[in-house]
Amino acid sequence: MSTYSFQEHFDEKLDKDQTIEPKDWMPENYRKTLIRQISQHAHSEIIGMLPEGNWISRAPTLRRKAVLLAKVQDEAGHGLYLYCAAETLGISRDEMYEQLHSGKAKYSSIFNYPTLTWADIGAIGWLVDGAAIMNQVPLCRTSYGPYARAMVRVCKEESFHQRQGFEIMLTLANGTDIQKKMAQDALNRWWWPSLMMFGPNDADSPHTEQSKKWRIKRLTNDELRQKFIDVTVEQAKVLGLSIPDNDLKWNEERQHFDFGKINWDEFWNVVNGNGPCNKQRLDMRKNAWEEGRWVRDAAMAYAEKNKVKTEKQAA
Ligand code: FAQ
Repeated sequence: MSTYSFQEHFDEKLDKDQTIEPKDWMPENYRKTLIRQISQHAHSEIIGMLPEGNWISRAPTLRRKAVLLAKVQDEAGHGLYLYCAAETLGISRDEMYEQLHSGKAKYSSIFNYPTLTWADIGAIGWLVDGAAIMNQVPLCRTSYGPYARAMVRVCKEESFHQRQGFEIMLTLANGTDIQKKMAQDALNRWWWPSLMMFGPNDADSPHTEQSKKWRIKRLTNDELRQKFIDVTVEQAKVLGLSIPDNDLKWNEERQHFDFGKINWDEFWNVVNGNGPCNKQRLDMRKNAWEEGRWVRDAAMAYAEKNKVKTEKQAA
């Protein structure tokens, strides 16, 4: 008599690199890990609209304004796909928002830094979207189907975002001395926080080992960070800008760049709510939620009225 269990079926699907779908059996902690990661990813996209949104009204040309508007709208779309993917795991949108607004759920540390000049918009596209793509391309093969499928479209859009950021940097780097200085200053301020986006070193990452076994994560935080550094250093050379790291050096033996020490105290300080813009970002989200209450109430009242009307017609 076969004792083939749900767990074995789940493990077999992972071994065969098949996706787990919403109605499949899954271990409770697999479900919880996915809700945590996908909802935090969604929150990051939504909060991530704020630093760039700050420059929509001050973009230097109409073309730059139109492109930035489209990019920020894309981030909203990414947040919405991701909230939908998380909902398939049995959590409601309201619960996720509540977790964000109460500070229980995290969002990416990077969005707690200020955008001081137009060059920051270039640096965000180049570095932040660049880091996001590095992390998200492997997530197109993550084991949970709805998350993997959402990532395919998100990555296509992020690639465009990265290119527009690089193009802003290229224009500034080839501009006047002041423009070049602005580009270098933005790189100096965004470089280290971008490296922190990949999360703590593998040895200090409580979730990586299990998430890799479940094929939620395909690569570790350190592997992705190294890949990002290796490609981005070459891009900085094209821009003629210098990476603010005196220890950055090609290592012939490893066939990778060695790099300096990341300030993990700064990272945890930002993650724990004490970064330069944490309060401002969360306050803006909470205000938007409150100010949108009348729209939600009106939509619900309208839906209820229509439901009653349809029921009467059907009777
Ligand atoms: N910030 O054990 P690990 C974007 C937390 S999207 C804040 O390594 P895990 C697009 C982590 O949650 C950017 N917290 O955890 C865009 C955990 O705490 P918890 C977002 C962080 O999950 C561009 C604890 O530290 N991308 O940028 C950070 O295995 C431009 C221990 O860490 C994603 O979310 C951090 N940087 O690995 C939008 C990608 N790093 O939850 C607008 C999907 C770690 O136990 C403009 N997520 N923590 O309380 C992932 O790949 C993973 O969740 C990691 C973290 C790699 C972020």
